[in-house]
Amino acid sequence: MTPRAGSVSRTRFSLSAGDFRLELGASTKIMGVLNVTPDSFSDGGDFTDPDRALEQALRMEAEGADILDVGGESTRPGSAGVSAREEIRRVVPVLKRLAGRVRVPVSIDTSKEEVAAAALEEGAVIVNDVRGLRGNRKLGQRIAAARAAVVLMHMSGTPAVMQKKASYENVVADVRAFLARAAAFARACGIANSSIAVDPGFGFGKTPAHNLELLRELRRFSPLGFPLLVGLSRKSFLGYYSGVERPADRLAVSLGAAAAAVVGGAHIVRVHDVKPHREMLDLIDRTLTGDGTT
Ligand code: HH2
Repeated sequence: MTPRAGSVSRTRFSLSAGDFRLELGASTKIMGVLNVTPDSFSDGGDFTDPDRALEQALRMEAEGADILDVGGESTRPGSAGVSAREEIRRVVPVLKRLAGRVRVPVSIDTSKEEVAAAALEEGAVIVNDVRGLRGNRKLGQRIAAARAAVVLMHMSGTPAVMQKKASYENVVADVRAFLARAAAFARACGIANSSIAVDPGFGFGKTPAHNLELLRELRRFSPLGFPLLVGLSRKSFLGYYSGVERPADRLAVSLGAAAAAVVGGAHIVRVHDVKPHREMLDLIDRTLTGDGTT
C-alpha cells in the first residue's frame, strides 16, 4: 500500500519465531515484561513466585500483550549479573507454567546460551538479547537451530559500568552501525533475516540526551531493514525529563514515549503496563493507517 501524502508509514514485516508468524506494521505489537527477578528496577520481587508470574502473564495476555518476555536477570544500571544456573532456576518453573496456558509467543530475556537453550526447550520462541549477541556464536547457532527469532539490542559496555562512560561520536550513527554488524553476525550464525528484530537499547549506556536523540531520530533505523522494537517503559530518562521519581509512577510519560516511538516507526513496544498501552496504541495505529476515518 502506498502511504498517503503527509502520512506516517511503517514498513511491514512478518517475523518468524518458531511456528509463530508475527505480522508487523499494520498494528503495534506489545511485548509484556515479566521479570522473575528479586531486583529489577521497577518491579523487582513482584513476580518471583512462579504462580504469581503465571497470573501476571495471563493478565497481560488478556489485556492485549502479543508477546510475553520472561527475564531472570536484572540488567539495571550498576547490577552485577547472576549465574546461568540461577537464571535457569528462576525462569524454567515460570516457562513450564506458561506452556499450554498462554497462546502468544514467549520470549526469554537473556544473553546466556545455557539459559536460552533451557528456555527454548520449554517453548520460548524468541531470544531477547540485550547484548546483541556480541560475537556469541554458540548462542546465535542455538537460536538458529530452534528457528527462533532474536531481538538484537544495543548496549554500550555492561550493566555494571554502562552509565559511567556513555560517550558516542554520534549516538544514532554508532548505535545503527552496531545493530547492522549484529544483524550480519546473526545471519552468519544461520538465523534467517525474517527472524531478526533490532532495538536501540534505551537506557543502556546512554545519557538522558542520548536517549532523547535516539527517540527523536528513530526513523533513521528503518533503513536497517528489520522490525524495530523499543523498551521505553518506566525508564529513568523518562523520570529525568518528567521529574517523576518512582519508576512505577511513570505511566503517563511512558505512554507518551511509546506514542512518539510508534510515529517514528517502532513495530513492537516492550512495556510493563499492557492495558493502557493497548488502549493508546489502538488509537495511534488508527491514526497511522486511517482505519475508522470513513
Ligand atoms: N530493557 C530492559 C530489559 N530488557 N530488552 C529489550 N529488547 N529492550 C529493552 O529496552 C530492555 C530489554 C530493562 O527493563 P526491565 O526488564 O524492566 O528491568 P531490569 O533489567 O532491571 O529487569
